Amino acid sequence: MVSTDRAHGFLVKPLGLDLDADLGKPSEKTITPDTAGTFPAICDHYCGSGHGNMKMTVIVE
Ligand SMILES: [Cu+2]
Repeated sequence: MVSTDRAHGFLVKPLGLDLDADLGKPSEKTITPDTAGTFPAICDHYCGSGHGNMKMTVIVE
């Protein structure tokens, strides 16, 4: 994952996934979830006026 505008975070608490998405600095992590499902993800670094709307969904099949 890499940001193209500013630093963000990517937190998926149920999966224990917590990444920093820094501008132009890729980060990656490989996980093997035990459970299929739909998991909420958020940006956990304040990144500006749209921060509160940065809600995502991770789907594990
Ligand atoms: Cu944010």
